[in-house]
Amino acid sequence: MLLAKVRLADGSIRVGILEDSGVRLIEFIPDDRCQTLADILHAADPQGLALRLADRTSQSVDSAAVSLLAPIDHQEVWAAGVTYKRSQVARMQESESAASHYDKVYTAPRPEIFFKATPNRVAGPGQPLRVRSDSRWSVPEPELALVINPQLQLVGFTVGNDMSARDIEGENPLYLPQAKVYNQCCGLGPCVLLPDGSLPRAATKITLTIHRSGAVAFTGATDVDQMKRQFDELIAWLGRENELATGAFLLTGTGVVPPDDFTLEDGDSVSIEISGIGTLTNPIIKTRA
Ligand code: DO4
Ligand code: MG
Repeated sequence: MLLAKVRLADGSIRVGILEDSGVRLIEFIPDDRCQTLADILHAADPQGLALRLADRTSQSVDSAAVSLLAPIDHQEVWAAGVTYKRSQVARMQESESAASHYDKVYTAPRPEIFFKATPNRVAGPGQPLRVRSDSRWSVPEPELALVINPQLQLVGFTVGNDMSARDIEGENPLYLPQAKVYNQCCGLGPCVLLPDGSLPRAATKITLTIHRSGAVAFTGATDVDQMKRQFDELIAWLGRENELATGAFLLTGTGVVPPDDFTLEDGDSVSIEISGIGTLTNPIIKTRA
């Protein structure tokens, strides 16, 4: 099942189930504790609850008549790093002084996990993502994002974009929070996949395409099986000594890195497709926030 947050033509924001025939809108029960997408995602049986709430009115709208929004409410956004060989190699190249840290963290039991965004820093489908005006070398990072409930259970998946300033990160590893966390630094969407069973890692392809002036400026792909870590392993490390009372999104690292002479520019368009979930597309802006 694909669940999404949508804005209707009248401006109202609703939760819906994405189907081939359109969007089945969910009708929350007044005064009930469940009033948001996150409440559904954090319920004991998200799929069953979504179906029950959609059945209350059986109201469907055409997909073309809605805008999809980032599927986030009050959750924190975290990210894991150096979980793919490609990322380890790229980081070692960009950072002379810290190369050995990236090498070590790729194989160490404890993964790299960092705080990525609050909901107000997240852009949904079609909303702009930002390149820092003080960065000369920035890239998108196409990542599978895990949707985690407050009990640290993996409940779904979405597409994530961990925008990164490689020059700032490479200059000094202590600058990582500034390279990663700023206004409009994180893309999420277009919907949350509630899988039936486990995700087929090898068949789950992540494709990044960057358009510039109407042409493809870069494209690259990987599959989730190239990731060194297991989902449960990353979630367990994230949840160590760390309560996630409002739930969390955990971006699982990038396996696609554009060549070192590539940097995003104002006006680019970044699309990340993950099979089984959908495509997240964002325009890129580079102006002072
Ligand atoms: O250590 C730098 C960040 C790594 C990262 O974001 C990634 O591998 O995706
Ligand atoms: Mg990343």
